[in-house]
Amino acid sequence: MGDLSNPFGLAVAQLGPISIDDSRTAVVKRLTALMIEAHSRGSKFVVFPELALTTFFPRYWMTEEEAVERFFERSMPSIETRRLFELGAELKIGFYLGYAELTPDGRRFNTSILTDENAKIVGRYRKIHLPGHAHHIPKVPFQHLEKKFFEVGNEGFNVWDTQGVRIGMCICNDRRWAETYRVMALQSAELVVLGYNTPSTNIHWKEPSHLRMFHHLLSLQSNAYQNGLWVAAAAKCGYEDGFHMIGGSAIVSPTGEIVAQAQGEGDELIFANIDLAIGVPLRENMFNFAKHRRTEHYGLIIERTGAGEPLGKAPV
Ligand code: ING
Repeated sequence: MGDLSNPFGLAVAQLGPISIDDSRTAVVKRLTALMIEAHSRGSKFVVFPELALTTFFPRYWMTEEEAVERFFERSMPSIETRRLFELGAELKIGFYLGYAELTPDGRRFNTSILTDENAKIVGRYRKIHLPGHAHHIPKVPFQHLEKKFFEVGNEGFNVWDTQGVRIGMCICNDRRWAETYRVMALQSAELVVLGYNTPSTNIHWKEPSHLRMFHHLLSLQSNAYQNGLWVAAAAKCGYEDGFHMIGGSAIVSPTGEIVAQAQGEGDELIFANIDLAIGVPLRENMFNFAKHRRTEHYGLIIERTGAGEPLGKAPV
């Protein structure tokens, strides 16, 4: 468990837009500048966004081969990201980094890694809830082709003991699903870190634009509280070649309160000295899983993927 008397310096490094023409080297310069600022604020850990090295390419129709060629990483660290790992080891800062992973056997995942204070990769997560579609949708301003370019993650939701904290990872759309956090809370997570790229326009129905930010924060706050854990979320946002994505990077307490939130839609560091002790009374009382959960009544959560018929029978 976290050290209850010694708060943990946590930073979230929000990224502004990355243009389709930006090089990974130029992006890594921005990541290292944010890490240096995180260090100046006393951070032990910094969260970077989902797909943090390139533009959000699933918005564009292209072949998988072209996507791999232009936007996937064959190794991590890679030549361009090595500098970020070296800096992490120098500054003793662990980090979460999202990127498009091409495995040695040619599989494609939307992936994040977790490094310790020596820049050793101690954890990897491959995105499980892939939103969007695999086919081309005509007459919409942009595509959302995560189901085309990525496989569903094959390593589950895990939690790692690193830097004295039990940290779990997820990515973007995962944050909207209660199961994501509950599976990690059942592994005694104290902190869940995640990155996201969230278009502000909904291509499927006319959704009032204020709901994008509301649903984003609601997902973080409700799940932080219902699982008694800290949540830290890093956006890549702003206008990427004219396509807008929401900001709203935030650090959320196990009480559900937002303790830090980004002000703009550019590169911006937010920081909090999080007190891991805040989650303890919630996990020991209100959300004491062992004492209060009744798994014998939760069967449908596993048995059914989609909603089905009501089970209700007339009382005898
Ligand atoms: N982005 C979006 C997200 O879940 C999305 C996709 C937006 C789905 C809004 C549904 C509604 O924040 C990613 N990359 O998952």
